[in-house]
Amino acid sequence: MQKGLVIIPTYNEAANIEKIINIILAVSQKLEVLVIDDNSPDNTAKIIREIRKKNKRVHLETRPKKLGLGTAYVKGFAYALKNGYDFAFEMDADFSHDPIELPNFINLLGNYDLIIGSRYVQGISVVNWPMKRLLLSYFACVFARIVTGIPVRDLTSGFKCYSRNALARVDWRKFKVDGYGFQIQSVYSVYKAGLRLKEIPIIFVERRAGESKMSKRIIWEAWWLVWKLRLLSIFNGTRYIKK
Ligand SMILES: Nc1nc2c(ncn2[C@@H]2O[C@H](COP(=O)(O)OP(=O)(O)OP(=O)(O)O)[C@@H](O)[C@H]2O)c(=O)[nH]1
Ligand SMILES: [Mg+2]
Repeated sequence: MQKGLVIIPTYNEAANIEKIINIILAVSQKLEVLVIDDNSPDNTAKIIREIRKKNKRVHLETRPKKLGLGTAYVKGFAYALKNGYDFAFEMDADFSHDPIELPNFINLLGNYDLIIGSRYVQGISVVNWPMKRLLLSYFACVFARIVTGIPVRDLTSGFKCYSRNALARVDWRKFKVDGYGFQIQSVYSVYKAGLRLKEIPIIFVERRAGESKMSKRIIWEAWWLVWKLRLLSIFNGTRYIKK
């Protein structure tokens, strides 16, 4: 049986984490969970340590302070490769990504190396976002698609499934971006490696519990990154692929 790792970075997700892990583990026997917690003041990590006492399908990595989503995933991908997983997911803890949809990704793995859960392939499937945030996200994706030339509608999605091959081909150590930038650059890299990408519709629901961590810095970082990737496409499209 193939084995997959759902990587969930957490910062103050005590209200969500146990519930979401239970659903993930019930949804597919193939799945294990890795939580990457940045010393959350609400003691998210303590909850994981308790779960781990009874359940060996749950894993925990901790970091001393809040270091951002991008580097958390890089750590998670290294963990997945080192521990022999066949595929790995990026997923949020806050129920914006519905664990029920996980098998839809897994079913496509034989044919694709990166499956992207997309809010923008079947109309717009976002629930409970203020209009301002929805428009910002939607047009940011249109802009990023046009400038980078990557044929993907939801370039900033954080609900993604990578084959082991995709994880191994990308040189994650060269990534210096966080948040939306990380999402765009990861798709760019897999695409430039010549691997097969697929977008599938997901329904994205705004978090109900816990706090948002969106920042202006992350939006600016993504804006500059998109132009950088455009230039790289012209001069060195394989910058982030392992030689
Ligand atoms: N380890 C770690 N996890 C983080 C960090 N920042 C955010 N996260 C987690 O990454 C996931 C996505 O973050 P969110 O705060 O939900 O970001 P968002 O979805 O853009 O915004 P909201 O849902 O509106 O809050 C969640 O599981 C967070 O707990 C961080 O610096 N370190
Ligand atoms: Mg969220």
